[in-house]
Amino acid sequence: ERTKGINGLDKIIIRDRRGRSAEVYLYGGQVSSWKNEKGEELLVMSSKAIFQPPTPIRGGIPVLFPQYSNTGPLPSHGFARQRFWEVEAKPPPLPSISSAHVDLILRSSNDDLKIWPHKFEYRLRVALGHDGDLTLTSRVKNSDTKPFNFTFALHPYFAVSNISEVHVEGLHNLDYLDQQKNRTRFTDHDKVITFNAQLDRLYLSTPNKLRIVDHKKKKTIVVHKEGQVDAVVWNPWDKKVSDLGVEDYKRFVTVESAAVEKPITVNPGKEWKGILQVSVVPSNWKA
Ligand code: TA6
Repeated sequence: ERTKGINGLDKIIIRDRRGRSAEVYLYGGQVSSWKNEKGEELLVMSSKAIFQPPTPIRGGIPVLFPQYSNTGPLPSHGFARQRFWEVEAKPPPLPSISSAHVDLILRSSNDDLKIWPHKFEYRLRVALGHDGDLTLTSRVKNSDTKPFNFTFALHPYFAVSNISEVHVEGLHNLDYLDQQKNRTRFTDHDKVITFNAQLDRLYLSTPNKLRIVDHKKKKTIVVHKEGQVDAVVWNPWDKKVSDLGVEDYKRFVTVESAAVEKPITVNPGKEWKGILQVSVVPSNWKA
């Protein structure tokens, strides 16, 4: 279903038969909402989000492409989150196991080619799975004549009861680059990550499955990623972020699927595929 979102920006709503739903803005190709069958919102939108292009939307799941953060010459986090994507009615087939989905496409524009001279087609499928999961499948095709490299992340603002009540599992003994310390490399010896101050880490070569355990809600957000070996964990805490309400940091954590340390190379005519699949399960399940 295509409708108008905030400030008249186009958005697509998908729903499954059990009443779960997701919403995606064409601006940014950005998921802005994901609700379970009880209508509970599982993502966070900033209370001060600015739905005014070219400002990126603060919340949901921004697509960071073709550059993660300030790791290269492009504007921070690339430009895909500031472009208008289109719905693609008949994308090249994907093995579909979803109950409802929408396919979006972003093609390099002439302006994009001035700052990143590589013709590409980025296809994004946003799908509700039969188990209540939300799956984002990214396909980046090189439609140019030379190979290109990119770095990338999907940056979900996951809803939590309170940031002080959660921990993140799956990153024990891994190396990370501390993004608050010029990406100095450290090894994380803590069994789980807890939050009591700003934290901004790029974990390298992580397992495919990470978990955010919410002790208060007794729910676990399972983050499963494919094709992207890194992961970012971020909470700004009291750091000033202009389009974030002062209390908003308490309500979310980002655990991002990312490919940063080793950029992804795509040869002419070829396509790279990455998957981010997220689900929320009772904490006493072993998903
Ligand atoms: O992925 C974490 C991060 O790169 C942080 O360093 C923080 O700045 C965040 O993303 C948000 O970036 P943004 O450009 O949306 O303000």
